[in-house]
Amino acid sequence: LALAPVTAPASTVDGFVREFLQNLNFNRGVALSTSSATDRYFALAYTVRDYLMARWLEDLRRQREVQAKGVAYLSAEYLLGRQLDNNLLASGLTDIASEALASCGIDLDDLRQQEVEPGLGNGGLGRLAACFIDSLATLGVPNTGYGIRYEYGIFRQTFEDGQQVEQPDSWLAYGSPWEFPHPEAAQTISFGGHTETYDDGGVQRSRWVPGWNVQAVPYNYMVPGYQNGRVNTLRLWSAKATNSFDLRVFNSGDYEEAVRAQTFAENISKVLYPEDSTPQGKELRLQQQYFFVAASIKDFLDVTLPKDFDLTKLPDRIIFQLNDTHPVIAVPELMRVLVDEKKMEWEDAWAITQKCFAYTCHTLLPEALEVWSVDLLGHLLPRHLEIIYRINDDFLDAVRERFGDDEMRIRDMSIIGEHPVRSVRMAYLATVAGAKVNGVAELHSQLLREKVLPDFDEFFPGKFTNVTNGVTPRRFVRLANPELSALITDALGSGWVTDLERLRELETHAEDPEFRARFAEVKAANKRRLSAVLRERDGFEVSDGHMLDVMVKRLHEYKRQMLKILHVVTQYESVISGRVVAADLQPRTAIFGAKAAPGYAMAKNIIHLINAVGSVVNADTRLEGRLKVLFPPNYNVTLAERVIPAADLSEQISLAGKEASGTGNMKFALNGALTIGTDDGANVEIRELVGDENFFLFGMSEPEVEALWARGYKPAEFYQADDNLRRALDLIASGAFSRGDRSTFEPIVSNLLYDDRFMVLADYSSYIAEQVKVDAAYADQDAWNRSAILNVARTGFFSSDRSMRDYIDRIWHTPPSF
Ligand code: 26R
Repeated sequence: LALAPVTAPASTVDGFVREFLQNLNFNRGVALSTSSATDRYFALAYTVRDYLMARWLEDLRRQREVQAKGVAYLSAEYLLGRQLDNNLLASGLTDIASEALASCGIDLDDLRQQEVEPGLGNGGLGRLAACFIDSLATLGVPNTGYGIRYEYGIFRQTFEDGQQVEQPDSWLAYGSPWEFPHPEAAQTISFGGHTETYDDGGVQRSRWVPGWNVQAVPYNYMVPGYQNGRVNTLRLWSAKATNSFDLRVFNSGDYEEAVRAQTFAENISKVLYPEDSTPQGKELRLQQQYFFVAASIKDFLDVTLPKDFDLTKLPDRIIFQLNDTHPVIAVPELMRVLVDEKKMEWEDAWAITQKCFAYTCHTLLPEALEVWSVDLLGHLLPRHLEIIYRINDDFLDAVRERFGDDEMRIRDMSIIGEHPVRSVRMAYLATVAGAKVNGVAELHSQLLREKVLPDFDEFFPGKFTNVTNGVTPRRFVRLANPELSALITDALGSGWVTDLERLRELETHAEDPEFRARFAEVKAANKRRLSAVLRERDGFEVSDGHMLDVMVKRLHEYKRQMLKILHVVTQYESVISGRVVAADLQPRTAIFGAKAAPGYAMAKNIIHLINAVGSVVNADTRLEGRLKVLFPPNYNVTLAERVIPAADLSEQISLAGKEASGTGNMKFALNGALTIGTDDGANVEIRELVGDENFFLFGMSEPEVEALWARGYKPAEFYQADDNLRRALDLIASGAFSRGDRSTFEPIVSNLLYDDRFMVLADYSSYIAEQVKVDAAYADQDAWNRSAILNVARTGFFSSDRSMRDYIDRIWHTPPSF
C-alpha cells in the first residue's frame, strides 16, 4: 500500500463535495454549519491541492528518474497574485468546484474574495517571474523557482489627505494554504568571519571561517501547468535562527540577548525591500540575496542531484537564470563551493560556472544598477570578495591581452569600481560570468549593448541577446477576462490559451459588425464589473459612457504619471477658463494605480498631486461630470485583473529609452485597449504588430532624446513656448489643488521647470495633440472597437509561453523533459 501511487479524489461534483467537507472537518476542525468564510476558503484551497498532489508527486518522481536538464530561476521577487482561481483553472476543476460548493450553499466567488494575494514583489520584475514559472509548467519544462518567503510582502498603500501611507502587508496572518514547509530540510547558511589559507596535503588552499549562520527553511508551492497534468515547484526560503546562533556569536548566556539574536537571524526574510529602482546598499538586502542563492545552490547540489554526481557535468543538468543582479552573488558562491569545498581546480570550476549562469538585465537607469561596497561585501562575505577579485584579475588580464594596456578601458570594464567608494559592480560580474546576457525588449537589448555595456559586447561576441518579455494568457486573459475569453473561444475554439498566436484568426472577425457588437458588450460588462469592485472597495463611482483611460504601474518619474496628470489639468483648465465648453469634452475617467517607494519623496509628491487634482476636478460641477480622476489605493495583481479588462486606453508614456520593456502594456493590448505610448520598451514591438493606425504614438524617440540632451535641455523654454503647458503649470503653482497653498506642489513645479530629468515638458505638446486624436477616434465607437479587436488579434506574440520558448531554444537548451 505504501508503494501505491497517490490517487486524486474523484473528479466529480460528489467527489469534490466529499473532499471539501473532509478538509473542512478534519483540517479546519469545523462543521459546515458553523464554518466561517475563512474556513471555507481554506478547505476549498486544500481540496484543490489534493487534486494536484498526485500530479506533483509524480512529476517530482519522474524528474528524479529522468535527470533531464532543468532551469533554476533565481529571483528575489515573485509577484504571484491570488492562487485559488489559477489552480482551479489549471486543474480543470472550476465548474466542478462551483457546482459542488453551490450544493453546500456556498458561492465560489465569495471564497475567491477571501484570499490575500502573496505580494512578494515590487512590480514588473516580480510579476514577470510569476508569468515565467506558469509558462514553464505549461510547457512541461522542469523548473524550480527559487526565492524568498518574505513574511511581509509589498506594503499595503493607503491615502491620508491624498498622501501615501504604508501599512505592513501581513499576508500570512491567517497562514497560507498553498505552502508546504519543510523545516527538516533546512540548510545552514553562513555569514561574516574571515578567510584563511591552509595546507591540504601539500596544496595551499583557501577557506572561509564564517562568523555566524542561520537556517534556511524551504517552503514549497505548487506551480501547475495549464490542464496538462504537470506541476513544477516554487521553493521559497525562510530564515530561522540556529540553536548555536546566540552561543556562537553573542555568547552572552543571557535569555533576552538570545531572543534578540534570534530576531536578528529571522529578520533576513522578514520584509521585501520596497525600492523599485534606487538601491539603498543596505546590509540586510545583501544578506537576503546571499541567503536565498546559497540555500538554492546547496539545495540543487545536495538534494536534487544524485549523490555520486560528476560535477564536471553540472552544465548538462542545470542553468541558473539570474533575474537581474539581485541573485548575482550566486556566481562567487558556486565558485566557492566548487573550489573550496569540492576541491576543484580554479580554471575547471570557472569553466563550469560560466556555463551554469545566464543573466537578464531589466533596467537602463544607471542608478538602478546594483553595486555593493567592498567594505560591506568583505565584511559579510569575505571569501566571496576574494573570489570576485580573482575573477576580475583573470578577466582584466584577458582584456589586456585583447585590447592592450588601455588603462581607460580597463578601468571602465573592471568589476570593481573606484568611485565614489570601492564597489563591486554586480551587472559586470553577471556579464562576465553569464553564458548569455539578455535585455527584455528589442530596444532595451540594443541600448544595453550599445550604450551600457559596449566594451563587453565587443569582448564577448555573441553573448548579448534579446528575449522580449511576455505575460501569461491564463491569468491575464482567460481568468481576468472571462467574457472576452468566451467570445474568443466561441470564434476559435479553446486552443488559443496555450497557443496565443492563434488570436490572429480574430482579424477577420474584426470586420464583422456583429462580432464588433459582441466585443463592445464584453467591454461594457467589464466596465460594470470594475465599477462594482471600485464601489465596494473604495466607494468610487464609475460614470457610464466614459472612456476609461488607465495608467497603472509603479510610481516613478521616468514612467511620467506627471504627464498624464498634466493632461487632466489641461482639460480642466480649458473648461474653467471658458475656452472649452464642458459639453464638448469626450467623457473620460483617468484611473491611476501606483505605489511609490517609501523613501522616494518626489514620487510621493506626485501621488499627492494626482489625488489633489482628483478631488478638485471630481467635485467641480462646471465639468458636468465629463472628466473624472480615480486613484484606488493599493494597486496590486488582484486589482490589475479587474482594471485591465475594463480599460479603453492604456497609458505607456515613459521617456523613450527608460522603460526596459513594460509588461502592463502587453496585458492591456491583449484585453483590447488601445495604447497611447512613446517609442519605448516593448511599445515599439506592440506598435509594429498592431500597426500605426491602431496605436497612438507620441513623443521623442530615443535618439531624439539623446540629441536634446546633447543640445542642452532647458525645460523652461518649453513652458514659455506652450500656452496650454504654461496655464496648466501655473494652475498647479497657484494652489488651485492645494486650497490656495502655493508651497504644497512647489517642489514638483520647480523640478519640472529647472531640472525635468525625464523631459515631461519636452513631450507635453505632442502628448496633448495625440490625446486630441484619441478623443476623436473614440467618438467613432465602431471603428474604435475594430482597432481594439485588432490589438487582441495581433498581440499573441506577447504570451510568456513564447518568451519561455525563446529562452529554452536560445539560452537554456532545456527541452520539455517528458
Ligand atoms: C533596489 C534595486 C536594486 C532595484 C532596482 C530595480 C530593485 C528592483 C528593480 C526593479 C527592476 C529591475 C524592474 O522591475 N524592472 C522592470 O522589469 C520588467 C520586467 O522585465 C520590465 O518590463 C520593466 O520595464 C522594468 O522596469
